[in-house]
Amino acid sequence: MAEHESLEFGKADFVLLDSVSLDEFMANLKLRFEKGRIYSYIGEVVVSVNPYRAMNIYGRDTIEQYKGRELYERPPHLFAIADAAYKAMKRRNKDTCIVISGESGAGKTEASKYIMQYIAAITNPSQRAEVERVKNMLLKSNCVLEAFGNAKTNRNDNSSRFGKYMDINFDFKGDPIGGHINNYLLEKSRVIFQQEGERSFHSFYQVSEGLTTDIKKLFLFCQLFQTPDKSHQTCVYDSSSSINDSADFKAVTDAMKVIGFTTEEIQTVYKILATILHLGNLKFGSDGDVTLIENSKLVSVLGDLLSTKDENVEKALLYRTVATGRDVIDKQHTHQEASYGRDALAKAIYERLFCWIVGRINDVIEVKNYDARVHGKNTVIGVLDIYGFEIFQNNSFEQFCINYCNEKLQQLFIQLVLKQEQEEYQREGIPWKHIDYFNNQIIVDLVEQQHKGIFAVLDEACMNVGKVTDEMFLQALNGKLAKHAHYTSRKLSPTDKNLEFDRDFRIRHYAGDVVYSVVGFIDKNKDTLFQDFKRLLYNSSNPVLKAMWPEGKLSITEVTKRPLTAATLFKNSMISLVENLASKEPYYVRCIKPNDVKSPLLFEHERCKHQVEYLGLLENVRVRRAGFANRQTYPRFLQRYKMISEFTWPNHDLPSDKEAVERLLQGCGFEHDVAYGKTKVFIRTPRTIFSLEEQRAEMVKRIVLFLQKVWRGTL
Ligand code: AD9
Ligand code: MG
Repeated sequence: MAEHESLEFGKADFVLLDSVSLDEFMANLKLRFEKGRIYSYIGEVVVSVNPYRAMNIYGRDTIEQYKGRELYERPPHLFAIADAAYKAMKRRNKDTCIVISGESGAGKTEASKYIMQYIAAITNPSQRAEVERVKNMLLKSNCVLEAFGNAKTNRNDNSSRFGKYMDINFDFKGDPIGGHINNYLLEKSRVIFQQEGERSFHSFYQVSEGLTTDIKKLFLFCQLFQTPDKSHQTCVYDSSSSINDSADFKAVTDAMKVIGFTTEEIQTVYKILATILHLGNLKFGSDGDVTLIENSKLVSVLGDLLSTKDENVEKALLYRTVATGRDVIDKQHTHQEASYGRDALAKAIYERLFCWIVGRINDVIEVKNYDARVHGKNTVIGVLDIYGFEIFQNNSFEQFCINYCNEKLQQLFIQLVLKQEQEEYQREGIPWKHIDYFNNQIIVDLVEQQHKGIFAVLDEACMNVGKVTDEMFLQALNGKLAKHAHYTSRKLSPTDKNLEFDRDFRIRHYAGDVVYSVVGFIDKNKDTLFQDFKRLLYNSSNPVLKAMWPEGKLSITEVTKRPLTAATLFKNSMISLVENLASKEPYYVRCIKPNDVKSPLLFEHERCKHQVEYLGLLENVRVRRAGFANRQTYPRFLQRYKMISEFTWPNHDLPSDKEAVERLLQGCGFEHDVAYGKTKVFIRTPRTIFSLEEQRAEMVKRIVLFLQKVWRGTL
């Protein structure tokens, strides 16, 4: 078990702690962090502490040290888990996945990139051009997605504001031949509003810093970002940022070109970003009952950028077409409706742009010309890097979705690592003392349960005809959930100091209490974009823009179906994500954030302890320690190792496979390290498996030599 690692660095695997207590766990974690050992194991789970400094542990030489080695041969590292997932996929033809979790700023995205780099580095030894091309695309896609989907928040300068699950497909040789990205709910409200100290998506600052003045002029970016302009609504200017936007701009543009975005497409991207910035400056006024655009010059700027007639832009901003019976009329917006429409448009075109970028990347990386009949099964490693649990000063619908997503992933961890494992011991008749853990299913249900869950109550409120307010939704929640142990609100707990406002409700999440403000839930869930905007964008003479808005083709009388709400879409996508992950063999990386000030030196005890507790790491150690590292059905075990024992090679004559396995393991002297279940053999320490593997490799070599001699007739 990483035995070569000196004890001065603490225990490399928490399973080896002298006794399992929170204090011992914390002392070991701290010692390792202080000694620069940011990775540790709990069995096959990697625990990672964000070092907040560049570490010299990701280079070519380190990659070589991990390549093809067993997990326990080298000090703990992400590369080891990536190698394990890769080997499992290759050896057993099994789809695997690496689930990276932890709160915002804990290091998930960085980890996912190192894992991908490792996989790219160890594959394609024969340097096939097509495989190299695919690998390059997969790596370059990260940089583009981060530019458009990440932003500086108060928790993290490069915070993922979308969820990402990437499948990497491999051919029978184990080389990457393609991939697919699923993206989850982008926090699009960021394009119209950022909390104090935060920024909008990186893309806006990158074009502003990276484009030359001439090009900016061409794309009508002028006067927008030239000076810090406080009156500007859309993007807070951020000159003090630690981020190098102009260098990033160059890298992103290069990456887009490598991926195959055409000049026309890249220019359309600039135009869309400029459109959003201009929309942020658009102001409405009124003249009596009539709503007006105050800075009407912007209308023609928008017309140019969207390649459409100015009057169409103006009309879409001020009117909406409604069908009343057989008549179709133009109804003027109130001032408030017009502002709502403008913001909805800015958010929608950014979100659509983002999804379109993901779609374009998928077009390029998807597996092509692969015939499974010829090449064998195409297997997959999935890498999940999703937004971490977050608590802000103001938490809204977006944080609610993000935190629900983290509940779902925690539930999956519990299911796979804590629950199923223990259930299997029971099922197999292995003596076992149950280890208790907090099961967060109750919170998952609180959010997603049919009829009673928060999403269902929200959807119901949104379905009501007539004006439904956020406050009415909160009332409905209070009515349905008054007795729920994980829900409360100001109305239900009037003396609670943390619930400052009438609009607040609080969820007791597995990772801590979060107070949400109900303001905006209804609008964000309905996510209405007036049809007129969709038609406007579809009718653009810019083919790239037009292609992003196919539904604009429908006329007002053809649009009948009520679109699914944001909550339902998100819930469905989370359920299918979890199903997908559960169908693969999972590997876990649990990331811990050592402090809130991005310091490489500070290990804030309480902060870390809290994470260790809610991630269930101690329970993980307990289950792992009392449990078994490996299990296999008797026939499978024999199939792999029967050549190492005279009793089983080439076939055994014992009454059952179980007895044959017992005989084999006794012969090797491993009987103290195993337990025999009804259908499976359980092996306690990885060292035993490792030794079996070595003996097997030796025997296979001998058998091959023997056969070669037979064939050559030299025997
Ligand atoms: V969020 O949920 O997307 O807000 P992440 O993804 O968990 O969050 P991220 O990977 O972005 O966090 O890490 C935050 C910052 O910590 C990075 O920008 C780096 O500055 C720093 N970091 C994280 N991991 C490492 C590492 N292995 N080496 C050096 C690191 N720095
Ligand atoms: Mg991230």
